[in-house]
Amino acid sequence: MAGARPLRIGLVGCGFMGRTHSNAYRQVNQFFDCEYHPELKAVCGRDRERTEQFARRWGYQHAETDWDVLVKRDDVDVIDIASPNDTHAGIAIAAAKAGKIVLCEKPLARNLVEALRMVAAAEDAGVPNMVWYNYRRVPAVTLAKQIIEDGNLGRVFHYRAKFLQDWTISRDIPVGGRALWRLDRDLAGSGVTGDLLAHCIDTAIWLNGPIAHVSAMTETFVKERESAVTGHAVEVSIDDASAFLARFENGSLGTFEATRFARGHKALYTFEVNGEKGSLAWDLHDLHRLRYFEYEEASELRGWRSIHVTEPEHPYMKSWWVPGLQIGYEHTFIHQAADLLIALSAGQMPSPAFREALATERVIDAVLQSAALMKWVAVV
Ligand code: SOE
Repeated sequence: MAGARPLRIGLVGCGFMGRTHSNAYRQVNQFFDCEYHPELKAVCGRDRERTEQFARRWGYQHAETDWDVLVKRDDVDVIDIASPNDTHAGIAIAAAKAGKIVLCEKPLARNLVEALRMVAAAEDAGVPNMVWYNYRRVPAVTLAKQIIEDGNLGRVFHYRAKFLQDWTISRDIPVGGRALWRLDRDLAGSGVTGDLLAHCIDTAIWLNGPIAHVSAMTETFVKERESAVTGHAVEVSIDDASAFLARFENGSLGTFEATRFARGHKALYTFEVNGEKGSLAWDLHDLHRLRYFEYEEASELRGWRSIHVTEPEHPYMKSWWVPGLQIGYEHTFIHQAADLLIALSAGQMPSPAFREALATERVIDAVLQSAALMKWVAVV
């Protein structure tokens, strides 16, 4: 049921994330009871024809090609940034100054300096702000959070996370341009550290608390590629792979790994948490299952159980189908949109806000520093 209060959305970006966010706005009121309903007011992209096509397909009323014009529109309440990382800071700061609600796709920024400026701008303006860390809203991951918060793991000893892909192994893949900006450090800020480890770090901090120290290594396996823009060979300076050891403030130890060179893996995000009383494990390729080991069970029955997270008692699931029927990737964005609308109605800051996401930026910064220095680095 559509809510009574319109929330007029101005989206920047017509790519993969522009689609996930738009889909969430279109579906959220069909499944969740929220006072607000997103109204798709305007979308902004660099190419007029492509942006108009996107507007028609998703139902945006207007298409813009200049984000500055979008930010100044009086008929827009929210600026949602789903464009490449190099655009995040400029748009977010301008949007906050214009008094808009500011939403931003992860990672918050290309680097810590930009991230700090974005936090300051949003807080100075006093506007609601949020970063899209969608994996927190996988029902199985939210259930993991509840199990940990209820004290069921006891003292945590280990946190282990991986995000494995294989799409950049070929030397023929060029750098830059609309599709391949993730391979250009000027546009992305970093490689897999900001793109993939950002997810692992955000979930880890959410589930297991702050990270205090890191020791990292990164590698660029393909050091020269053709530029998709000029056709000339350019040096590649993003990290193709990144791994680090971590000490959490709660005394537990972490290991993290992300790569685009793990042949055979497309988007294998996994984590495992081992505590004194139990363990949890999750895997994006089987995202509706949470594996749970409970030590206190009778020893002859003790073992890893695989919880099929589709019951109405499970996070978000009562809004979907009937027990046993699964949901998928796009639903995580719908859940985050629902949480956003509910927070706005309650006059609360949506989560994670820019300041909360800053913790991940600080870890990313420490990881890149540690890899460059070949030393342990404190997260400040
Ligand atoms: C990269 O391939 C990517 O699309 C990331 O940018 C997303 O954040 C991640 O969820 C899936 O992989």
